Amino acid sequence: EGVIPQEYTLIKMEVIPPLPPKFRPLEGRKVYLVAATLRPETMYGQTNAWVLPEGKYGAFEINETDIFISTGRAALNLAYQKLSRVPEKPTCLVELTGNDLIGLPLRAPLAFNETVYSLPMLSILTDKGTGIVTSVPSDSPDDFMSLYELKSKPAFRAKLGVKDEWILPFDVIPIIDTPEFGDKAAEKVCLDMKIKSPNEREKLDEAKKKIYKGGFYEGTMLVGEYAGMRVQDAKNLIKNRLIEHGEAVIYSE
Ligand code: A2H
Repeated sequence: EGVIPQEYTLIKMEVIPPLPPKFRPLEGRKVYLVAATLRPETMYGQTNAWVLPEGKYGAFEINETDIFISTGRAALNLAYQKLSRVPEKPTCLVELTGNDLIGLPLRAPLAFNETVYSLPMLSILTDKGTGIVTSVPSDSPDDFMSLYELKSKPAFRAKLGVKDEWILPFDVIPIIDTPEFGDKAAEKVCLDMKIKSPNEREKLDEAKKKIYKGGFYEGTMLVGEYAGMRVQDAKNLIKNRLIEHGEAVIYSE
């Protein structure tokens, strides 16, 4: 962990009822998978959420109505940021693993897809953010490669318990235009760099840097309320709108 805290936008993806049997203690509450992002302006292009199959998660009481699903580590940080029913103490109502979360239908804020599903990603770190990541394959090389691998390998899907209908209908959605990489920057950079799998860590880190420069500093929003605006200018407006609508909170670690 760094000395300088990193501020993230925590995106609240509501689990669409009915809740599975294991979630019985949460009946009547609003249950959210929460994902830490540095790119709130990309939320229009969400195609799914990512969880680590063998990861440990919990359902934590944020207040009387809301439950956040995250790692215990994130829940403790949240509790010190006034996001826990009991101040400075997380209350876990159900212990879960990533496998319990795979296939949950979610309502993701701003997303053009009305329903997206929670899917497995093996490269998720449990000591960063909430251990849950929202997937935007148009602008994130990690998301693009993980989605591509799952889509192109039926046996891999079957092994991880992923049903075709949770993934096959979901394609890359152009949301930001960049002079250098066009409107599907992550796909373009992964193809240009001949990245073949989500495990090529060094190449993916390089791809991320390229896109961040091209997308953030020179990109233009193609969709949403701020279409036509530069990403640099739209970013905070979109973040603030999400927060005002109760669809996101600020989270630091
Ligand atoms: B970003 P930094 Cl479109 N494990 O959100 C792995 N990755 C994680 C994570 C975890 N536990 N928690 C968050 N992340 C991802 C959007 C996005 C992101 C786009 C483009 C680039 C990008 C959609 N996914 O990140 O190490 C989240 O993915 C590029 C770095 O704190 C989060 O933002 O810099 C980002 O990593 C935070 O990474």
